[in-house]
Amino acid sequence: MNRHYPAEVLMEIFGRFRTAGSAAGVEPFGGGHINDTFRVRHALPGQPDYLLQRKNHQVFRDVPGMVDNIRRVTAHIQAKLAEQGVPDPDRRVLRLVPLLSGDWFLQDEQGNYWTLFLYIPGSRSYTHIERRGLALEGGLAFGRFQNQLADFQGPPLIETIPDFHHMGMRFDRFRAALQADAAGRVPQAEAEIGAAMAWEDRMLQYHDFLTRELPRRITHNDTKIDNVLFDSEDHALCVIDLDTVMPGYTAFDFGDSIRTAANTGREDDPDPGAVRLNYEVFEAYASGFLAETREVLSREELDSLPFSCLYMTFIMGLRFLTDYLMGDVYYKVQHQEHNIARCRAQLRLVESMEDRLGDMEKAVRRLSRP
Ligand code: GN1
Ligand code: MG
Repeated sequence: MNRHYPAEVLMEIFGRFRTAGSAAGVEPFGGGHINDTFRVRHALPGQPDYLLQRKNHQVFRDVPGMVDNIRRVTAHIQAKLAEQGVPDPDRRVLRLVPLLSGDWFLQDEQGNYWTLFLYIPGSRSYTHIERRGLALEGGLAFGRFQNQLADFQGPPLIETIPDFHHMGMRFDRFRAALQADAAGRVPQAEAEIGAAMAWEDRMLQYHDFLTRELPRRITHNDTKIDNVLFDSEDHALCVIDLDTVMPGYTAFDFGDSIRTAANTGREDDPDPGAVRLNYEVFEAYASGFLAETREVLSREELDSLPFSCLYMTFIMGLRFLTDYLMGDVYYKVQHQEHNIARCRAQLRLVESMEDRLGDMEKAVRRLSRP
């Protein structure tokens, strides 16, 4: 749930940005777990809608640095699209809207940070996918993003959340939460705690391998499939939610999409029995992703992709479990058991992926040949 802001407050904030025309109304938008997002509707036909977002500055400790990342990355892609003469560029990459002052974000009197983006009309997103065609398009979208940023130049992007996908750090936080047992929930979570610990060595080894052997690139780092926008014919337009774009490993981006797209159940499925790897969706997504990236990635990077699905699913399970033990301080929850349900569903999905790991490896090998 978005934090409640009276419409007048939101409209007043909106009024400080450099926009076309006037707004008719504002409403909560989307299903993010971290920021608060609102859609501002235009008053007259022909004018654009906008997405107004309050950035969570407890989570993103350097919002100015984060917005600067987003501005540079979107400008890089815009320049590339212009060079290639791609039609409708404002549907192919997010466009950040400046303030009247020329700045790219607003800090209000309470210290909250706000940004504004153009809303892409006629676009939609999916929290989970059953059709191969959609999965293929999703893979193309995140693969293209990776490809477009492969030649990004200039000073390094800031790490908007340091060590975001660092398994060792996530296990440290998990252990601290276990020790503190601030919410008195450890007894209810024993099965999940044991299951998480059983994966620890393998997960740490994989992370070590990434950091030792593979190059860091610019990655999206939050490649949930609902961060792809599709047009009315279900062709992918672009990727959104650029808050965590920063240096990372391609494997992170691949794995997190599979975690969300190729799940037969939901991220927070109350019935873990409904959760399984949808192998057809995996394969279709991989074929799109690899069509865009196989020329850019090294053999070692390509080989790192199958296990990344287990890694990213596991790390989310561990984070949900940690938040449950801490008393739901990070993710927005709809009920008391929400984080543990999310954890259970993620751990179930990791097991199901393990059953198909050999097939996933074969598929990636096959699909990464030109
Ligand atoms: C958070 O808010 P949202 O949905 O964009 C989280 C991701 C998790 C995701 C789980 C900054 O993303 O890492 O994968 O929830 N983002 C942050 O659904 O922690
Ligand atoms: Mg996000």
